[in-house]
Amino acid sequence: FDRGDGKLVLAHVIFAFAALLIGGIAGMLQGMVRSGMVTLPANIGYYELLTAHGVLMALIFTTYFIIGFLYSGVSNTLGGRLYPLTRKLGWLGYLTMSVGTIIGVVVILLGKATVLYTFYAPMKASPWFYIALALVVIGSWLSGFGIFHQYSRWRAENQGKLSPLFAFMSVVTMLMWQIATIGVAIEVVVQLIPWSFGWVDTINVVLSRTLFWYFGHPLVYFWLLPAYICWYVVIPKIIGGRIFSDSLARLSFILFLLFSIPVGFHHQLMEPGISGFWKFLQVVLTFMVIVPSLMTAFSMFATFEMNGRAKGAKGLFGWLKVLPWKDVRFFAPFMGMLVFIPAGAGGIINASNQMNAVVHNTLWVTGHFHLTVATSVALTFFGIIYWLIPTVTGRVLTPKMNKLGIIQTLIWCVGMLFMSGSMHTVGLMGDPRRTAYTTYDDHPDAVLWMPYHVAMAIGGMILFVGVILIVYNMFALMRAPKGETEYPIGQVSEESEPTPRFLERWGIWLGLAVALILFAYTIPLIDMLNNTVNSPGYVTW
Ligand code: HAS
Repeated sequence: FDRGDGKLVLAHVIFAFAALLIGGIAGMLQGMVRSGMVTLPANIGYYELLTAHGVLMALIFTTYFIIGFLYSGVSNTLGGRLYPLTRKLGWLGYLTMSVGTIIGVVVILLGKATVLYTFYAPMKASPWFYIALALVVIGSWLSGFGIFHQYSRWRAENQGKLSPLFAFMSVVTMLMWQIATIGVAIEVVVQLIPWSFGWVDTINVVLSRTLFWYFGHPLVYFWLLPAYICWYVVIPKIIGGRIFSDSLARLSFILFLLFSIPVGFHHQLMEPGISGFWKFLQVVLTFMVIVPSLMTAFSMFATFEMNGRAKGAKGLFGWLKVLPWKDVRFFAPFMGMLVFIPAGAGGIINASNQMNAVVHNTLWVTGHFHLTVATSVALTFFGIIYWLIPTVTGRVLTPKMNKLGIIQTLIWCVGMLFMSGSMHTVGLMGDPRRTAYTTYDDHPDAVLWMPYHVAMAIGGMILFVGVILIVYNMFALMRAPKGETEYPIGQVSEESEPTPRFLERWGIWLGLAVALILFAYTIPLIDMLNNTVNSPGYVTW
C-alpha cells in the first residue's frame, strides 16, 4: 500500500477514534446523569453531554472513518495509489473538517450549543456552532470531490473496463452524501446562521426540521453503505470465499442512491405542517429503501452458503461451521450483521405510521439507533481496523491482538444488549428520549422506568470499557510487528452473470434520484414556505 496514501488514511482513522473516545466519555456521563447516579460539578449538564456524545460519535467518528476507509479502497483498487489532486483534496478536506470539529467541540463544552446532534430549530446555539458544522460539511465535500476525481481519471485511463466494485460503491456513497448535504447546508447557511447572529428575529421551524431530515435520513445510509462495502467486498475474501454477484451488489447501491433521500418525512410523521398524503408517499418510498437491505441479507447468506458448499459443508446450516469464528476481521462485522436483523426490524416498525405513534420520541428510537449505527455499523468499522491499520502502516495483526479484538466485540455486544435492550423495552412503556433526570414528581409510571435506566447505565459502563479497549487496540495495531498485510478484496464468483453496463450510467441514476426528490419534496416545501408562522425559538445558553 502506498505509504503517502497510508498517512492520509491513518490520519482519518486516528481522528475518528479520538472522537470516539471523547464521545464515549460524554456518553457514559450523560447516562449516569440521566439515571440520577451522579451530579457533575461546574454545571456540566445532561444536554451538553448528550450533544457532545451525539456530535462526536454519530457525526465525527463516522465521517472521518468513512472518508479514510473509502480513500484506502479507491487508492487500492483504482491504480494502486491516489492521483496527486485526489490526495491534495483529501488533506484539504481533512484539515477543513478538523478546524470545524475543534471549533464545534469547544463551543459545545463551553455550554453554548446544547442543541443535540440534530440541531434543528427552535433550539438555538451560538453561531460558531453552525459555522463549525458548515466547515465540517465543506471539508467532506472536498474529500468527496477527491474520490470523484480518482474515479473519473481512472475511467478515462481505462476506457471500456468495468470499475472495481469497491470504487463503484464509494462513488455511490459520496454521491448520496453530496446530494443529501445540500439540504443541511441550506438550513445552516440560509436559516440557522442569520438567525443565531440575530440578523433575523424568527425562523421557520418546520422548514428547518424538514431540511434537516432531508439530510438526516440519507445520513444513516452514509453510515451504513461503507459497512455494506465491507460485507460485500471484504468479507468474502476474509472467509476464503467469493462475492455472490457483482450486479446484485451494484444494483443494491443504486437503489440506495435513489431511495435514501426522498424519505425524510418518516422522521416527521407526528409533526403538524405536512399533509398526510406527502407523509404517506414518503413512507411508501421508505419501504422501497428496505429492499436493498433485504438484497444484501440475501447476498450475504448466498456468499456464506456457497463458501460452505465449496468447503464440503453439508445440511441446511453446515456453512456456519466453516466460517472463521476466531478471526476478528470476520467476527466483528458478522456480529454487526446479526444485530442488523432485529435492528432493521425495529426500523420497519418505526416507519409504519400507526406504530410510529407509539414509539416516536421515546427511548425505543434511541434503542433503534444504538443497534443500527452504534452496533451494526460500529462493529463493522472496528472489524475493519484489524486489517486496515496493518495494511496502510506495513504491519501484521498478531494472534494476541486478534484475541483482544474478539473480546472487545463480545464486550460491545453484551453492553449493547443491556443498554439497547432496556431502551427498547422502556420506550414501549412511554419513557421519553432526551430528558434530564426526572421522576415527574414520582409519578408511578416514571418510577417504573427507573430500573431500566439503571440497566442502561450499566450497559453504558460496559460499552465504555469497550471504547477504551478499541482505542487501545488501535494504538497497538499501529505498533504491531512490521510485515506486509494484503488489502482484502474479494473476487466475484465465476457462476455469477456478467454485470450489465447500464449500472454505471450515472446520468440515468442521478436523473432518477433528482426526479424522486423533486416529486417527494416540491409541493410540501412550497406549503411550508407559504403557510407557516415563523417562531422566535429558544436560546439554549
Ligand atoms: Fe432508522 C430513526 C426507519 C435503518 C439510524 N434511525 C433513526 C434514528 C437513527 C437511525 C440515528 O421510519 C434516530 C434519528 C433521531 O435522532 O431522531 N431505519 C428505519 C428503516 C430502516 C432504518 C425503515 N436507521 C437505519 C440504519 C441506521 C438508522 C441502517 C443507521 C446506520 N429510523 C426509521 C424511522 C425513524 C428512524 C422511521 C424515526 C423514528 C422516530 O419516530 O423518530 C431500514 O433501512 C432497515 C432495513 C434493514 C433490514 C435488515 C436487513 C438485514 C441484514 C443482515 C443480514 C444478516 C446476516 C447474518 C447475513 C431489512 C442485511 C446472518 C447470520 C445468521 C447466523 C442468522
